[in-house]
Amino acid sequence: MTSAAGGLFSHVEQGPPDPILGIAEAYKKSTNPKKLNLGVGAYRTEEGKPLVLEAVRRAEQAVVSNPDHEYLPITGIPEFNALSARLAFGEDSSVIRENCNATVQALSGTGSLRVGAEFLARHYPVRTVLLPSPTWPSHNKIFPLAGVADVRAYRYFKPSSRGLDYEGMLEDLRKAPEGSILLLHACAHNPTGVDPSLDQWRGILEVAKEKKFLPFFDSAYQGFASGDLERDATAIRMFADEGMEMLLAQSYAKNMGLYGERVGALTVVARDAAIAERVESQLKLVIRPMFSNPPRFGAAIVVKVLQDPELYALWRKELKGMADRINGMRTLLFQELQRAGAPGKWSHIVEQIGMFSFTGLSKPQVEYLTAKWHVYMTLDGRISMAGLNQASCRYLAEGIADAIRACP
Ligand code: PLA
Repeated sequence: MTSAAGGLFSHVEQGPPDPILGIAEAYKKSTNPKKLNLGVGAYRTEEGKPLVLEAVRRAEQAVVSNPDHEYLPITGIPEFNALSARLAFGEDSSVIRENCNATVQALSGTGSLRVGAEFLARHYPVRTVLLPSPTWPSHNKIFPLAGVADVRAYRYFKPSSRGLDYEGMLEDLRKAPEGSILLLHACAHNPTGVDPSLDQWRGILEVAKEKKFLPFFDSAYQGFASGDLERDATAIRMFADEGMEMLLAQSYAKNMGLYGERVGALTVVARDAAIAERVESQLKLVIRPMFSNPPRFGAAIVVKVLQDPELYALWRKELKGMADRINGMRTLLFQELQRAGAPGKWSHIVEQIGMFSFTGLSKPQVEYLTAKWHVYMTLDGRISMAGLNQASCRYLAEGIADAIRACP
């Protein structure tokens, strides 16, 4: 088990780099002045700088001027939880009115997914989770590590149309075990940028009801997809209005730009308030030995922004501004690809939604782009649209045209 010469950990092998955050590390190491980081989904301004939203800056000042470093309760700031649930389900949702939700603060989207998955492993009899293919890579790890061992993929993206494989999706869902946990991206599907239409969501809901699935919504981009918080919550609200029990993981990383503050919420929607209360007591038993209680700073900022009508209005405006800039980059990249004569059809760039474009570039083409053009992006061909600006759109388009010709 141990090697005398090397010590107790000499058998430990080098782990692989993370498929997304590993790209950021590689980008940092590059010394080329032309390098372009389109890996991780983090918003950048036209000048390529991280953005602290003005609404967040003002809320932060208010938080800082009234310091409080006490422990939070295990479930976090109560107002934060109430406001988060309202943001997702809407003011007059029956879930909210009838207190059917157990909402707890957790460590951003990832931590919320993890707490939810562990709760399910303890209290939900079906250990099968259905994930879209492709999906955000961490989904494949979070569920089995939490004890939901049977991970299955359902068809989602159709490479030939670069759109939703709706028929394939429904066929796979109909074949899946009854009662499975059904993971759905609430909006701005990562990595494909392809969301179901309203009618398609209705079809998915019908199958979910037929098969008694437990939907688990991952909402990491509310407001970021369309620029409209309500619109981006359409699927969640449609399912909730049908009286579906479900889970929801919310992240404020992107929509408030609070990436590193790790602010998020997990909601379990139960049949009634009494059950929700018991569920909350069990969520505490998951959280307490995991991280005891969540951090307060970022959540206190979110409370201020959501509670203060002026800050809330400002936030909505700034959110729309970020979504608009991303959409502007879609149009521009599309035009530049045509100008550069990049082989192929590129309309999917403008049709996809959210933070990312799923370009359709192959792994060798991505590797070529990184080696020759210093463009850092994930190997599946995903680019973060927010990492682009006027000048880099042209550079990227020329790089893509070159990569496709070099590696057909
Ligand atoms: N769910 C989805 C669908 C995501 O895309 C991300 C983040 C998360 C959850 C988790 O975010 P959080 O824990 O920071 O709230 N995806 C990023 C970053 C933006 C990452 O991979 O960590 C991405 O580049 O895909």
